[in-house]
Amino acid sequence: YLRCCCLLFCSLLSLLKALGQPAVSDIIQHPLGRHLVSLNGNWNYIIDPYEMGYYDYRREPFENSPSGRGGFYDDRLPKDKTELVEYEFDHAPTLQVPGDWNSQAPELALYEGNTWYRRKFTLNRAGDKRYILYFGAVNYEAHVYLNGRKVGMHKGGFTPFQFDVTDRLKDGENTVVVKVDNSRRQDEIPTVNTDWWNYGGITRDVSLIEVAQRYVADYRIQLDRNDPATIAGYVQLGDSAAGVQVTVDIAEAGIREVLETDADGRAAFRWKPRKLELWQPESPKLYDVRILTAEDTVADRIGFRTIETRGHEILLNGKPIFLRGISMHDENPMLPGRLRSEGDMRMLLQWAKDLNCNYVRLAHYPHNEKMVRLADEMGLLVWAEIPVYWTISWENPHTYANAAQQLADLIRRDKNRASVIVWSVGNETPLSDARYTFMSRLVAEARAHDDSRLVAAALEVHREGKTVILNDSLGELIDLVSFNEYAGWYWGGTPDGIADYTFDIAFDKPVVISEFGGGALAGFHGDSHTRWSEEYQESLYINQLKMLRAIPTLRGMTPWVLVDFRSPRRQHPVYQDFWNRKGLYAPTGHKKKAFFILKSFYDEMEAAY
Ligand code: GCB
Repeated sequence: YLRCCCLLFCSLLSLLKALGQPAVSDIIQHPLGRHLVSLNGNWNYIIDPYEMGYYDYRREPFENSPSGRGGFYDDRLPKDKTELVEYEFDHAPTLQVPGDWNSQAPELALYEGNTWYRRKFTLNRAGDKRYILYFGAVNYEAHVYLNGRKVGMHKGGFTPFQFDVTDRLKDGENTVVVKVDNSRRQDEIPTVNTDWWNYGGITRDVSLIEVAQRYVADYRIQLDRNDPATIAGYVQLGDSAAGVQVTVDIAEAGIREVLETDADGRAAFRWKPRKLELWQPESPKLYDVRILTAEDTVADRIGFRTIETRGHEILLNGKPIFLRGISMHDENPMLPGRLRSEGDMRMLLQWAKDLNCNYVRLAHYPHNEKMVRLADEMGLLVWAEIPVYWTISWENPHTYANAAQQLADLIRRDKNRASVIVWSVGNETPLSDARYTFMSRLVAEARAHDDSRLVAAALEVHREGKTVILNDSLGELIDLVSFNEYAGWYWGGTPDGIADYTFDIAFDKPVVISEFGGGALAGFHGDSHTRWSEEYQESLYINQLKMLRAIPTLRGMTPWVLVDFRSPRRQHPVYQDFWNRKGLYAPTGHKKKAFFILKSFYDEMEAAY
């Protein structure tokens, strides 16, 4: 009887605790366009591989104890000279946020595990406002505490999340503590095995966003897929108030519409502007858009364009286009580490433009929202992707739910970006029934969230003799024929022998090769048969392009990769040293020989289209 009572008491306690926690709410549209207190800067950190700040010595989470106290989130100082406290943030070193931890302290370069971050900030609350604590991205699992109490947790290293902390803030000094764990796990997205560096930490901006009680939470303002002369969409309030007036103002397009919210707090609209200059890479026109309610205003810059496929063509604003692309990671090779500043991001996108690209594949996970906004501004089309990469746990429903959530968050975040034309649901996933079910559900979800863009995945090919075959039945469901093929590097012998491979593609759709490439150590020279030489990579590009030109339905490509990137899988001490060397640029920004081969092909395609 006692045991039962005790159990009942404990479960009641955890229920109450759960109820007291603000839930993760749907992420706010355009967080950086709001009134905010930036929590970027130096955060004190404690490396805690044994998670002693989370579990007691019996490995019970402190959170589950009756007081909920005892963890590092207490941010405790001894109350007098007798008290034992075995940690302290005040004298702990600091990490720069945004920024991964690996690039900021030698002992963290290869670290995978648990770390605590703490930052204090002062605030004078405005009584009539709401406050949202917003994280651009934390890799991978984040537990967030405000003033010693948990506000929630989030999994997924590349998508934003937020908590409404209005009731948790104090006037004056407040403390945020974040437990960050970047341990790789089989059932997560991504899984344990990837070909990129597992940068840990609070890698993107942290902000405390101040909004009106009744605020504009979300909006979608885009051309209608079925009626491209019409701008269609909705504005969604943070609550479900009906009859609230919402004004959408696109002055330059002659639009100022006053709408009223319905019972869900949503106002839907459709307009036919008299004249609209469409967004395209050569002239990336963005309109100033303002959304106003009596209490709130959001200003954004939005471009309008259409994207569709017809037969073998990709039509941008109704005209055939060739996607002159390159794949890239979210990494500044000069740090090396995750991109931190707008300058870092501009540098990479400018490198792509110098290659005469009109398109980038932001592989293999959602990149920074600022990166996508820069692509809007600089005129680069974007393939955006979620980290469903290689062999993940296809049968685990939690793994699926996680992938679907990351996809939903990516689409919610970037749905107003004209640059984004493709949602990719994964990369090089091995054929099986369970994988097909998983991937086809993701395709359907992408379309349900957004019917105005293309849906794709980077598929795999196999070979019979000199024929490269693509017949993955997922190809039926997606809009592009995209696959990775490594002729001249992983198979097919030396590059000069690959030009006579031909392709047998089961789908009658535009072919946009998602990857090909090979490694070269910049400055290392040899003949075109010498692995790792710039000449080998140059020959690979020459012969790849010969081979790929023969595909009559070829409408684009994103070779692998813009610049060398860090990867724990790349072990050769002389040529790799933990770098994947398939970049067309060296980490210094030096252009390898192959760069010029691809550039001249793109110059030719630019003239042809
Ligand atoms: C691939 C992967 C990419 C790797 C690349 C390589 O197919 O999609 O993430 O880095 O090959 O270099 O092997």
